[in-house]
Amino acid sequence: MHRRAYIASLGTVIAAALAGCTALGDVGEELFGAEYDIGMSRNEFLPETFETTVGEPVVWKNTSGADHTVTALERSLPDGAAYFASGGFEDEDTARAAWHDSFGGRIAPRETYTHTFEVPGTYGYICEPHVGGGMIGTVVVTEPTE
Ligand SMILES: [Cu+2]
Repeated sequence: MHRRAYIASLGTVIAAALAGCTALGDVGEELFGAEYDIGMSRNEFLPETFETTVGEPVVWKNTSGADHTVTALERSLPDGAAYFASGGFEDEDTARAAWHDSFGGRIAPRETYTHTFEVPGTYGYICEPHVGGGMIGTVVVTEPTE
């Protein structure tokens, strides 16, 4: 998925170059808006369950006007799996506290967050500000079939 990563970063560059110009920014959104795996609507991860393979970057994109986080549920992680959360926090308590202290881990509208899974298994995660409304997702990671 190097190509997708390239396209996504190109989109970011163009979006940055066009910052302040809403009309052209929207063109960039149409061209590059599909370059993500999991969207974040007002209160849902779409799709709610996403399947991927080890070593493949997974890209979340905030497609809504609200702020979100991607915050892994520590107790749901497979044995040996690395913790993950937007903001790069090392554990769930820190990630959740950071949001409540200072919006740590915030993924603003149109921003993306990327994580690459290295251990197969099923991972549960939430959006910290909207978990009460059911903003919960699952990533299922398998070994590549080659
Ligand atoms: Cu949210």
